[in-house]
Order: sequence, then C-alpha cells, then structure tokens
Amino acid sequence: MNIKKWQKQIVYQIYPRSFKDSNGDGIGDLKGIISKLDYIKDLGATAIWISPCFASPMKDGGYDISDYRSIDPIFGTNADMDELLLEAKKRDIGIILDLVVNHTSDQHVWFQEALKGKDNPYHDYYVWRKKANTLGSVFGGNAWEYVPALDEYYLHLFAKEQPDLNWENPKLREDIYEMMNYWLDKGVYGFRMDVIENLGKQPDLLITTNGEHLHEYLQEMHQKVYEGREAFSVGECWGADDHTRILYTDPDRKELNMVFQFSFFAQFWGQKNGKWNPSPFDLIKLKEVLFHKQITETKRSWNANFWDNHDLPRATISFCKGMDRKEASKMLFAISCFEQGTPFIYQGDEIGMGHPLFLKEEEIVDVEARNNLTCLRDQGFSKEDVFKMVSLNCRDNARTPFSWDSTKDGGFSTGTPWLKAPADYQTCNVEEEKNDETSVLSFFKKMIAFRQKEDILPLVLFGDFIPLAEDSPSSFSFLRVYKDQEIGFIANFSPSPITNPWEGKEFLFGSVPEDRFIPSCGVLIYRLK
Ligand code: TEU
Ligand code: CA
Repeated sequence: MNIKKWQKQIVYQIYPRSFKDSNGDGIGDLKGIISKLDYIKDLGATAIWISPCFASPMKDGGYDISDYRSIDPIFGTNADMDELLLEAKKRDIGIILDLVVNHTSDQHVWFQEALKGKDNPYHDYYVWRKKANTLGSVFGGNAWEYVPALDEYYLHLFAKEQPDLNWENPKLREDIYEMMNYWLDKGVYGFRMDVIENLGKQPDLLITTNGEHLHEYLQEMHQKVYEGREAFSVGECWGADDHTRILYTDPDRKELNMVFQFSFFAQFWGQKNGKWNPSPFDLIKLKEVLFHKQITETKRSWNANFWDNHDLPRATISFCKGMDRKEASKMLFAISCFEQGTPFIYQGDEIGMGHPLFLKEEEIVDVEARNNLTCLRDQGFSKEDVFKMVSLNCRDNARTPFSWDSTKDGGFSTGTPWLKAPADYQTCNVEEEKNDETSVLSFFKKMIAFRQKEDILPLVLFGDFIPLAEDSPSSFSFLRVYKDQEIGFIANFSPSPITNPWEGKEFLFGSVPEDRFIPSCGVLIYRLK
C-alpha cells in the first residue's frame, strides 16, 4: 500500500509559553523553539504542532486570538515565524499551527466592530440572541454574556473573553479560509483545529458539538483550503466516537486527516464535577475504549494516537499509580507507536516529565482552574477540598516549563518562569538523559526509529489489530497482522512483574531485556509469523 506523507508523521506538540525562553522574560518564544529544532529532529519527530502563538490578550493561554496573522510579541515577531519555517524546512520538519476558529478574543477587531451596532457588517460574525438560555460554558457558568449597549447577549462556549464565531455567516467562513491559505502559502504544513466539532453549534437547541451543518462546513473548508495541497489536518473532537470518526476522516468525504478522541480519558471523569472529581483508574476500562477504537472502522478512518496534551494532566500520573513515572512514559509511548494511526508526543513526555507541586492557590493560573476555584466553593466544598481537586486535575499540570537541564527551573529561562517548574527538574531533564542509553529520551528515539523501519511501518499503519487478554488487569497486549506478518506487542501496565507469554519467540524490540518475566511497565515486541 502506498503510504501518504501525513500518515507517517510523528508529531511533537509544543506549548510555546513553556518550551524554551530565549530572552529571559520567563515566557517561552519562537526563538526558543528555533534553538531546539535540532533536539526535535534528533528525537525523530517529523512535524511540530505549536499551540497558538498569535496576537492574544492571553486570557486562555493564547486560545483567545485577537489577530490571526500576527505573532504575539511575547512569542516574537512575524519574522521569527518566517525564520522558524525556514529552519524547520531545512530539517524536513513540518510546522502545524493551531487553528482556533470556533471563537476569537473579544479584542479581535471583528468583535470590536460587532459591538458598534447591529448594522455593523461584523455584527453577524458572532452569535447574538435577545435572550439567554441555560447553555453552560465549558469553563464554568452560563455561556451568554449581556451587552447593555446592544441589549443582546453573545455566545461564549469558553471564557467570556472568547466570543463564539457565527459559522452560518458565509462571509466569516470566507475570511477564515483566506487566513488558512495565507499560512499554508507561507509554507506551514497544516493545522491542528481547536474544538472544530463546535462549528455547527445550534445554541437554541443546546447543541454545541456535531451540529447540523458541521460536516458541510468542513467539506467546504477542505475544498477551499486543502484541495490540491499536501497539507496535514487534525481536529480536536471531544465528542467524536468510533463511528463519527468516519464522518471526519473517511478520505472519500474530504474533511480531515484525523481527529483526537478523548473518551479514553474522559470516561474517568466523575458523574458529578467531572474532571475535578475523577473516578479511580481501571485498566480494563481503558483497554475497552482503546481496543474498540482500534478495531472499529479503521479502514475508513484514521486515528491520532495520544495520551497527553496541554489540557490533560500527564497520563503517567493519572493512569500509572504505583509505577515508575519514567518507565511508564516509555510504555505509553510504545503503545502510541504500535496502535494504528499517527503518534503524537506532548513536550516533556519524551523525558518522563511530571507535575509541579502546587502549594497555594495563587500558583495556579489557568482560566478554567481559576473559575472553578470559585464555582466549586459555591457548591459548598471546603477551601482545602477545592484546592486539592483543582491543583491535582488542572491544566497547569501539563503546562510546566520544560526541563532542559539541572540549573534553576530546569534551564527553561534565565528569568522567573510564568508558571512553576516541575518538582523534580534536577533529576528529570534532557541533559541528564541524553547520554544515558537507558533513559526515556533514548527509548523514544529507538522506538521511533524501530516503528518507522521499512518492514514495520506498513504493518503499524495498515495491519489488522487483534486485542489480546482484554480482561487482564495487568497487561496491555495485542497482535498486528499484515499480509503474512504477525507481530505481538505486550506491555506490563501494572506495578508488579507478569509472565512473558512469548519467551523464546523471535524477539524484535523492547524497553527491557527479554526474559521469562516482564517488569512493571516493560514492553516487548515479537515476530510471531
Ligand atoms: O480545548 C477544548 C476543550 O473543550 C477543553 O477546554 C477541555 O474541555 C478542557 O480543557 C478540559 O479540562 C481546546 C484547547 O485545547 C484548550 O486549551 C482551549 O482552552 C479551548 O479549546 C478553547 O479554545
Ligand atoms: Ca521569552
């Protein structure tokens, strides 16, 4: 089978505020990213998704964009972006930008114009109603904000500083496509598309995801932007399941290459208070979701394989209690590499980074977390309980400054970082790991090189996936079968050793030496046929 370029990418996600600061202001920037391109190349990643770096008041870490064509000064200049594109190209690394077009910042000129009156041509770029309904914002509270001067409410599915765009307006859609083409013409490789499932929202019916016209818009976007280009697209779709994934990613439908699905993670959110009150992790439930995803309609759709991103606490901490965090990081990545689909690495996973230890409320900065410090208090939880719920589950956990070495704050910045550094940067950093053959970093490199091998890649991309030991509370194991090849994958997803079912077979690759027993988090890959 012919492998398409987008199918064989290994994508590395950068949260630019936290990756590398080049000028000592405590905030990561584009020059910082440029200085680390060789690091990313050496890791084996082939593309970089950069979380938003556009002009923004930063009410939501840049997911509130006030100008889609300018780089925010805290991240650098448009010339820095040109340089990044050039330097990435030299290394054959694609740059994937974050496309946030469900909403803008309230400081975007479109919204500022819209506020001027109902006759203003930009008024209809946003979603207005005479009356609010009960629709809630993802970040807590109601999704409607009243503007006295207009005697109308505007919709904001996220923070009130993030008014929702009105995709029913063809003029708005044209402006967005033009902007996307502008960046692709500049040499950008593609887009990660923020909450793209919300474009068809029907707020009067309380429908936010999977609205009536969603797929029409995505097909139109494909035609006006992607058609005839070799570009990459991945949609962020919290509401997608194994069947709706086809709607987005069946190549015949011409919408997106792949989507992020979240139920593997969100299934552990509590009935009440969701992410702030997760239920205990259960490996069998995790496998149920991930295996189902792997065996359902994969011939007509495509998977994005990920464990972490800038919104989720690290999976090594949520899912791997009692296990060594660094060994767990190797195991999770090996799974991503051997499932059908395209693997994503979130910055820091490749060195096994952990969380900061938040000691007081003031150290938490994320808008979702800050809103919920109040909302949860209003529900009657004690101050101590609220702090615990928020500090353990908030998005800041994943947004800590990257640990490059053992100097102050992990060498991220010569100044004071905008967010607390991880608790153990002195022992968990690139400098410590780069020359250590047994480190997480070395494993990631070897794992990528193995997966991308000519005789392995087609099997990983197109082979059948056959789940094994679904009821086992300790192993994560499956077969991949392609033409006359059969490869067995087993990971010990538990704190204690397990027996190796394939001892004596043709050993191909592993995170631990081949033996009768597999230690906690150990991964072994065998050729069975
Ligand atoms: O996330 C969408 C989203 O729904 C998340 O906010 C998610 O529900 C939440 O983080 C779970 O805690 C995207 C971006 O990834 C996120 O960073 C943005 O804040 C959000 O959209 C708005 O643009
Ligand atoms: Ca900086």
